[in-house]
Amino acid sequence: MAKTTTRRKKATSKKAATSNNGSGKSGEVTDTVDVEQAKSEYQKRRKSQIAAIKKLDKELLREILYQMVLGRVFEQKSAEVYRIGKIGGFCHLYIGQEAISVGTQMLLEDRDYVITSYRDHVQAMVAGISPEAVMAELYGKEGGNVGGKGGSMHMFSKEKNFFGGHGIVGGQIGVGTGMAYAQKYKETGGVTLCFFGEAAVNQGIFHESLNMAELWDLPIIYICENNRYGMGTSQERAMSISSIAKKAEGYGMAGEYVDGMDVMEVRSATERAIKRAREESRPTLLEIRAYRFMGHSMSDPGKYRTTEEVKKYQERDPIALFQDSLKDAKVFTDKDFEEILEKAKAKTQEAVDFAENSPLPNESELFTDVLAE
Ligand SMILES: Cc1ncc(C[n+]2csc(CCOP(=O)(O)OP(=O)(O)O)c2C)c(N)n1
Ligand SMILES: [Mg+2]
Repeated sequence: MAKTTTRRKKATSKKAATSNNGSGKSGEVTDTVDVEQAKSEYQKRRKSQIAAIKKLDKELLREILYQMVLGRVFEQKSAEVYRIGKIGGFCHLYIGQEAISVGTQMLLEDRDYVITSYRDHVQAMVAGISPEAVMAELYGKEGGNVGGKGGSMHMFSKEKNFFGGHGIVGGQIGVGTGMAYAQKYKETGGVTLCFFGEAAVNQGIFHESLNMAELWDLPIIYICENNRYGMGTSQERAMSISSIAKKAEGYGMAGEYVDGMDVMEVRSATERAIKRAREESRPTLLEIRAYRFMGHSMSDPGKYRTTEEVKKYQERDPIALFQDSLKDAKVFTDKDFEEILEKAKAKTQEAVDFAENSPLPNESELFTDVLAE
């Protein structure tokens, strides 16, 4: 017990607190819908992205791009098969947010943990669960990564240290904090990435968890994926301040605002946070700003936002941005992009074929993995 409750305030934490790594004034964000402004931000970001690209190995860059493209193609296919009734129930897509999962999770080691919300298909795949197992899970089939009993919102793999897939908004923040506590207590040297949406920040569990993580110096990175909406409610209508990264200050925690459309920015902010967690056992709050290009779930008609607003953010599509930069940096050509896209499409088709051919779970499975007291 003593080792997790020891207080070790480090001078570095103050320096690391709320910095602005992207556009706009420190901690503040302008929310005007201006397509021209979005285009100029896009151009600005390309320069810094090119500089970051030049520091990385070509095969690693190929894998980063492939994972993002695979996530996109896989989810576009999921939407297609959902519409023809192959997938039922809830289905929350990640299209537009791929740079967050790929930019963060590809830095992890085997001993690290991940926990997230119901918007979990891409994160599950980046964690190493096969696209076949994720698609079969969406289909509710036996070959799914939890035998078809979890579905879209509850991807899980103990082997891959992927601890869900949670439907209760904010619920995973408390569980993730406990996971980081266990890592510290057992001295595994691992860190936890805990993902949640911006609407979860208004839940009490967010505040209780950050308080304890800072108090107990837990090796956790809280990743708020700020996609601007909690179902049909914009952040402006639900939260009294616009900067979530700033909330870290209330707990003496390091916090950073990150442009979630820029996979290289996401990666470098996560590197800093992982170093802090692994070497100093200290938590970080990252507010990663992105936008979901699709509705909240497959059943969302999307009447709460304008086409112009969606277009604004599509001007900064994280995949297009990264590809343009890779081309400018002369790392890849259009032919490489074509090959990567084809590979992602082929993998997605394999996943669909696998799901189609996988049997439905046996009826006896109704009574396994159930806790009833
Ligand atoms: C405790 C709780 N309250 C309400 C809901 C209904 N609900 C499901 S998703 C959602 C919005 C969450 O938005 P956010 O946290 O920003 O994540 P995003 O969907 O944008 O990824 C709400 C209110 C829920 N699942 N759990
Ligand atoms: Mg949201």
